[in-house]
Amino acid sequence: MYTQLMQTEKAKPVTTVEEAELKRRFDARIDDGGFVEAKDWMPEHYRKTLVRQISQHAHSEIVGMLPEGNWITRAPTLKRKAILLAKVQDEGGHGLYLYAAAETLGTSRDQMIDALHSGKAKYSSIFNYPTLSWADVGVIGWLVDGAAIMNQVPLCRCSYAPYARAMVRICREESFHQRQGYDALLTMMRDGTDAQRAMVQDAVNRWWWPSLMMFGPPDAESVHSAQSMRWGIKRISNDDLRQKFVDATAPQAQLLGVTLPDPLLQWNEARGHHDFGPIDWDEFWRVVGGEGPCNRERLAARVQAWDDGAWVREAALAHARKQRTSKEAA
Ligand code: BYC
Repeated sequence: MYTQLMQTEKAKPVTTVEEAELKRRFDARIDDGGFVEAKDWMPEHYRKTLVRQISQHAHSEIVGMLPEGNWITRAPTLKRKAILLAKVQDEGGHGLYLYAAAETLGTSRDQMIDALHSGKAKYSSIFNYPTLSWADVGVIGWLVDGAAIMNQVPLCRCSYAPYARAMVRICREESFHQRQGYDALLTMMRDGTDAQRAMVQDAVNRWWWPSLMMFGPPDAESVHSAQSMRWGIKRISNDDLRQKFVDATAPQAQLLGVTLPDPLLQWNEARGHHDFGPIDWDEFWRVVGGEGPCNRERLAARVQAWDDGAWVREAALAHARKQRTSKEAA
């Protein structure tokens, strides 16, 4: 049901010579900027890299529902509540597109969920920080979804076509998410009280650095980047995307009337980019390693949801079995 293994045709064993030829054709296709489909031959390492990245991306979407979901019952107006409900639901949908894309590579949903629940699979570091006020919801939309779009737009050209197609749909929704966050913050900054403006500034102070960490370690320490760029899985490096994000966000902060918490942030005319201060990579690795402020809480919430939903999966399976039996009897 939810966990069907892909019904891939049993691949006939290939000889070393055949494999070398398949690999030559695969490399040529990648070099030409071509796309790979689920049933095409691909090197095992390419398959594994994709399963790792796509499943971790899917987990991020699903775990990412939790920090904002926390505020649905406390949204300040009916309009904001409806928008937030739709956004959180969209994240669930993104997770499902992505699990489906990863399943085309022959890994079952159960295997992926199990890897998340057992702590083997990662999800984005950003979702291990708490949402302390309503302003956090706006800042997540503006900064976190903003960073996500910057990282995800190049993935629409990922060489693995099912992932690229999923990303096209996801990016459309992410830009709405980013705008709704910025709009909520603009309302608080322009029409709000001093206390509300202070709340926005406090949320920006807490989310700025973790948002920059979302792009992953510096290029020099990014173990997967070189191979993933070679295969056209990643099109732009971690550091280049981070720089693009800072350049796009600094003027938005000015318009909003908030200060980004980095005294070294300034426009560098010679580089044509903003300079910015050092990122605390020790904090990043601590959070990635399970020691962030909310890691345990987030994982426990996912496991609890999975356990609570067992009866739904069992009922759906029983219904499918019943339908099959009555079809066979007819
Ligand atoms: N957090 O060699 P690197 C969203 C890991 S959700 C945790 O650079 P790669 C949203 C990395 O996995 C958006 N771990 O790796 C949802 C690797 O460890 P493993 C999520 C991180 O793959 C709800 C190791 O560090 N977006 O938008 O070449 C509400 C070395 O890194 C992180 C995606 O998942 C991190 N931040 O590059 C609102 C995008 N960074 O696997 C919003 C798809 C790195 O060897 N993913 N690591 O154990 C990617 O683009 C790439 O996987 C990354 C990392 C840029 C994240």
